[in-house]
Amino acid sequence: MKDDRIEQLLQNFNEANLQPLWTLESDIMPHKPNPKSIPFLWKWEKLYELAEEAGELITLERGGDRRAIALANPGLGGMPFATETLWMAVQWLNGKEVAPAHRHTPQAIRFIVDGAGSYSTVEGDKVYLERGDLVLNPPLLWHDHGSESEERAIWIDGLDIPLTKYLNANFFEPMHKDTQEVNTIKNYSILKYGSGTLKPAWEREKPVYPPMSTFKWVKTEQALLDLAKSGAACPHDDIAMEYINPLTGNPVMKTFSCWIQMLRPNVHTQAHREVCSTVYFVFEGSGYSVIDGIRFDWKQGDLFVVPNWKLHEHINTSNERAILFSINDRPTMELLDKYRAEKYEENGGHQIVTSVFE
Ligand code: 1HN
Repeated sequence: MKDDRIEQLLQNFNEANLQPLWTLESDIMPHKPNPKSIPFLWKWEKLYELAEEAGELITLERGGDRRAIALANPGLGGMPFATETLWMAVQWLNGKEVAPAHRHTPQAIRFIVDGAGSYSTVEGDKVYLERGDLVLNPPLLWHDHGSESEERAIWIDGLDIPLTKYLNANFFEPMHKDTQEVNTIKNYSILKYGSGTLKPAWEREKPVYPPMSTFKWVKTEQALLDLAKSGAACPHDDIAMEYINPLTGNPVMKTFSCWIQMLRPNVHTQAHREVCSTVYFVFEGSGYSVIDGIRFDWKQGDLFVVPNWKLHEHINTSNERAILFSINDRPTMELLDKYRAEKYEENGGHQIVTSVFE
């Protein structure tokens, strides 16, 4: 009798668009993070081949705006997202082409694979792009890209599009012209703030976003080499550095952070897991990472994902340095007081490999 009434009650809840907690699976309150995105790797050869073909077949009309090809994590049900919070794409710009000016609320970065005479103009500040440069695009700053050479340029785009979409906070605005006016000399913000340790003495502001639009590779590489020389290293990430706003010490974006790390020859890091998701780009070298027990072999140009709370460790299998660029949503987690991390203590800090990703 009571059972019948309970049955009826559940049906009534359902019809009234209500769901009682006691019938819900642990989806609502799992004992630990249970991401839908899965550890995954995209091979550069394939990405390059398809981007090149897109370069031949797809023209950049206003509205389409960017020839960006997004990583779609197979765990995310066909969404063009690398993780639950991060977008990562490969973008191809043909020689002499223009990607027209627009602006949007998602925070964005570009990491240059091959600049080949191309530029990005961010809010009137025009910078020329070289391999290994990091270009910042804080929210709602106008930006357009173009090529002044005959050669194609290629870079990767990281944005917080999935998070912005979840929050229903997206705004997008085309400028209705191809390129912004540039009123300063080229590389203006780099010349003014690029040292990273000195600033124009008369300026007292501490802007939320870094004052320079670009971090040049020569400086980044020097910082990695110097840190290595110091003898200090992270057990989980070896020679790892975070790009920061030099005027505040904060990550370059509010919702995500950018890292560059050098794995010294034959280094094998200690596994750990964190409440944040990370997308890696292999800038240089070869090796593998073990993510949640799965071995992911990687080499230059490959991209791979470490979802939230998955154990991971990195191994450089060669006698040359390996360099990984990555973006992670740790700043969001910290801002919202959700960040945690845990070392893997068993087996000398190294996971047992249970399968190899093909
Ligand atoms: C965008 O503005 C760029 O400016 C790249 O290069 C990828 C993906 C979605 C929305 C805007 C860029 C983008 C994007």
